[in-house]
Amino acid sequence: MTALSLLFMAVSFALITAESSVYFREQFEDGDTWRSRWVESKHKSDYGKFVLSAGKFYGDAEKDKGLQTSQDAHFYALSSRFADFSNKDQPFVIQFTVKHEQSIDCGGGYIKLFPSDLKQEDMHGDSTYNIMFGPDICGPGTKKVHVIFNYKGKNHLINKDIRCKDDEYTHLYTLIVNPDNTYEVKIDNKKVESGSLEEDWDFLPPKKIKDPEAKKPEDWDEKEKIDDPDDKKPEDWDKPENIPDPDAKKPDDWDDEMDGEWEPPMVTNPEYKGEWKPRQIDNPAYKGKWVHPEIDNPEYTADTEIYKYDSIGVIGLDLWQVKSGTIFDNFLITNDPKLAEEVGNETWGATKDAEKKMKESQEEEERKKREEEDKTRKEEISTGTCDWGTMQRTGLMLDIPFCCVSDDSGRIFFFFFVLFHYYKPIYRLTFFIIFICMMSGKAPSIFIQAGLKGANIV
Ligand SMILES: [Ca+2]
Repeated sequence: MTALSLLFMAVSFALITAESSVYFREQFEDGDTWRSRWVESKHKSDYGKFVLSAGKFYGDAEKDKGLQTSQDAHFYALSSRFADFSNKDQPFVIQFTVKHEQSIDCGGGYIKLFPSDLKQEDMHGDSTYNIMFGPDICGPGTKKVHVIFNYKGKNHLINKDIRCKDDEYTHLYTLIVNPDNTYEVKIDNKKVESGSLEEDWDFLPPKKIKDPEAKKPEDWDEKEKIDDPDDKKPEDWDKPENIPDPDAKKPDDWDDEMDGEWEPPMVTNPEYKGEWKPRQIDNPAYKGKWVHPEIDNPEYTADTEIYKYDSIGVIGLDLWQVKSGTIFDNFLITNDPKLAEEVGNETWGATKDAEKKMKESQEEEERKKREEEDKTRKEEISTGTCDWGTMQRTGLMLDIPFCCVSDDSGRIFFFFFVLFHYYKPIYRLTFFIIFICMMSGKAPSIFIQAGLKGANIV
């Protein structure tokens, strides 16, 4: 190969890599028009509905609009088509944002990429796909990022565990697959995993296997230590474990006829040494642990194009959610990792801080409101105001009279009232008090008056 042709190759390689293509981009910034680009599957009749929403809190009311799952405990199946392409000889990037603002308990947050022959109206859980990528949460046990590749008709899960985000904010997920069979997973534009496709998935059988012909020789000695053959048990070793107590004496009042023959109690023999074991020495015949020799696996065939898909043409959301509310947005499919990073920063990166701020101020407002309500409730109880709302909040039947009867005279009255009527069925008393509370609105003087009248009633 001449220097000129090498130069030519280098230049054309540079040209190829410099050419940046965007195959798909969707940010949902044109109102309901997204419906013309996305197709709902009719494989089942009860798929959950996606709605366009920025959610309860956001960084930008318009830009943060995306597709939100709107029905609890539903399957979702929606997809969008783009011009069919192959990732042969070029990097491939899939990127999108996910926001589990509902504080998700169990549900998928991943996308699937399909070959262009997918029938979108019939898309379902078993439709053949190329790649499945994104977060999946179910209880505390499953919080991972799926990276599943279809290789020669079979789906392969990554062997590594990549933890996904489980908070309520928007996060950016990026998968980069390179033509040198390497990959990278990023969350929020930071690398969380990378490596080789061949090593981190079981696409190919192992390169080496244990030689089925090889066997450990029968005389292979794996014992590191042996008994010292020169060590002998001392002649005076064996002594009984227990002996009659030499200090014990037959009691003076022992009657052999009545009590039987006297025997001293047994005690532990101080001379007993236990079981004799010979000393351990290094085994002169020790050969080390036997290692099973390996040979090249005849089933293994190298593949330099594990990464490659001939046809990529549809992106789909095919998932199940127990608690709905997840928002998907900022889909991007490109051959340019740098561009993806920039787009990520311009979309997710531009609104994430404001989103967090809005959520925090909402939480602050809620906290204040709760405090205010608690304060009002305490005041109501201490001033004896007894409205229906207070009764509902306090809940328990027994709280109701105490809510009404708040000053000392009222409490004393209530005590005697109950005492006087203790033999009456308690429900009559309770309903009477509820009635008085509702009618009076204010205790305790009205309560006392009404209670006196009520005493005659009951
Ligand atoms: Ca958007």
